[in-house]
Amino acid sequence: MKKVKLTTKTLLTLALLAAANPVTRAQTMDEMWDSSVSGKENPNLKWFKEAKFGMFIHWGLYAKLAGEWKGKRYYGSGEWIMSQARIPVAEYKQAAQTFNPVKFNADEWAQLAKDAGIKYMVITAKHHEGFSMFDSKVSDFDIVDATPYKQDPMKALSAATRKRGVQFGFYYSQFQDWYEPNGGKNSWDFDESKKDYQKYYQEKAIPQLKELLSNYGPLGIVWFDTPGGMTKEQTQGFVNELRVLQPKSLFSSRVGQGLGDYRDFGDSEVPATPIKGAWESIYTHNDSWGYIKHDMNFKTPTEIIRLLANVASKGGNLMLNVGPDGEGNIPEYSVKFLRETGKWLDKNGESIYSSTYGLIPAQPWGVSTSKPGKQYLHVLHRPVNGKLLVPDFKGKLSKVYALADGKNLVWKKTGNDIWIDLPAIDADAANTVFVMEFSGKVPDYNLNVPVTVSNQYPENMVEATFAKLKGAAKIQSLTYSHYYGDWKHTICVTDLKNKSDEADFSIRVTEPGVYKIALEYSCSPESAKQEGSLTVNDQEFLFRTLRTSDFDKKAPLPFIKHTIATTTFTKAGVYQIRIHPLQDGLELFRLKSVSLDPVL
Ligand code: JFZ
Repeated sequence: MKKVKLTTKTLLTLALLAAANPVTRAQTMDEMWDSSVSGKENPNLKWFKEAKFGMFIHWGLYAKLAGEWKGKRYYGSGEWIMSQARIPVAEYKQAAQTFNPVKFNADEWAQLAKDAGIKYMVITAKHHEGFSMFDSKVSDFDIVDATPYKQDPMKALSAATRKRGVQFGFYYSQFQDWYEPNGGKNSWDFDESKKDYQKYYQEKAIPQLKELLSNYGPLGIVWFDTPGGMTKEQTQGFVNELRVLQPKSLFSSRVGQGLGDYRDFGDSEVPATPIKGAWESIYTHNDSWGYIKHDMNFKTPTEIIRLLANVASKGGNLMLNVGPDGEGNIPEYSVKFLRETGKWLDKNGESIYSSTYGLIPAQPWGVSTSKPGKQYLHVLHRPVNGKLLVPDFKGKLSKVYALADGKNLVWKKTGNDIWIDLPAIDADAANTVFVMEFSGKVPDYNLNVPVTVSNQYPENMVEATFAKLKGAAKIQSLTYSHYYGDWKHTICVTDLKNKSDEADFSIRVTEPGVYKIALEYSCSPESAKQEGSLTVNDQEFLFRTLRTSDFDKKAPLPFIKHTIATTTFTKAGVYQIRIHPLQDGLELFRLKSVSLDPVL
């Protein structure tokens, strides 16, 4: 999919600019899914906004192939193997003859979700390969008719999941169907220009979706993906036709054309700043969505717990994918690591479920989430002296305590700063949560609070998102994959092309000290060896860019951490960092962050 070049940041800026003229301004993308703007809160979204943690399951014929075709191994997203290896339909369908997931156990899967603290499950009923993992009367290319298994796993799974109080939903690839002559995107068997997408929609997608919405009880979600072949009007008609079957079921934004009930970000993408409304970030546990034998790169329990807290701190849900194998087993490490995550949630779930974004931006110690009257501090890195700063807090604070044992902590308020005396905490803990209880109205999150820089942490990263831009400079989310279809996203300042293009950052240094300054960037060969300037603390530091590589969306985007200067802040306070090229013409680099790492 093409990535929309507008970022959260530019949209926010647009929204602010346009707010001066509220009558005529157009709705921004962020606002489209924000009911506080339209005033029409969709009551069906209530459970979704409270849920915070979902389980995605990619399971299909590709799981049986496990990333291998005719003795050759494929890397990247396993559910794309038919496309990657250009497998003809006639050959691909033969894989069904040996697909026999006898180890599949609906209760085990549902219980794993429950134990992991998961509140909703979405499983692929049909992915792009066109194979139906449910009993379909519309097509014979389904698990009941085409495999020796002959049973409908979705019947048992929907029941087992719902029985445990976990919402159940289906992923359905509504446009891409590589099995069908008129389905989207199989160009190796069929001529794309001769396809009649409407015929495919009428004869397969819509009838199958009607089966799914009729035969499996109440669905929490219908998760559409990679839309195509329909105008906005046609998409609206498609939604309306399905909606009547289950008016309460939520449709994901990937139904296309700005329709859908809540918003999905790109794969493996967390927005950099809080977003209102109902939305979801999706990640897969290892590198692939569908099972691949040789993909053993599983996120650790700590990584999952921190990812969940990070997504929640921006106001969204995390839906984490697992890829069961062709026998019906969920990978061993997915089971283990999800159960560990569940243990953390057992104790700390209050800080995640039903929460929304934190009232302060990310700090060197971690992130925050909030509920009316409460702000949760997710401490990932403890300050060396144990004094935790919560800046820009305008509520009337009554008490601060550790979530785990409820013990009250000593704190003091100076201006809008809250300083909390932390107890000794386990340095290896994934995330230690503290609670601030307050009364009174607290203003919404403020994007303009200077980024905290402190010598109490080994590293202080000022991310591109927080740049104020001048000239032609932009903030963009760069999208690229490592293997194939495993999309990554990095937010960068781009288009620093002329002396007048600038990225400025506001930082707050909380104690005097000596710091090393480093720039983390990616730099194409033609941009290398250009001079740039960084001004901070009344000093100008010059540097010359180092080459990394060209931007290629089908390759990793390497970043270099280029240490460029040493400086001494003699006073605590707010400082401005200004970065710009020293020549006109070429982009200086794609800047990911500025680091200030304490020395003394
Ligand atoms: C899609 C699928 O093609 C993929 O196989 C997987 O199911 C994933 C969850 O979704 O891939 C996408 C869709 C949208 C974006 C990226 C990958 N996007 O908007 O950035």
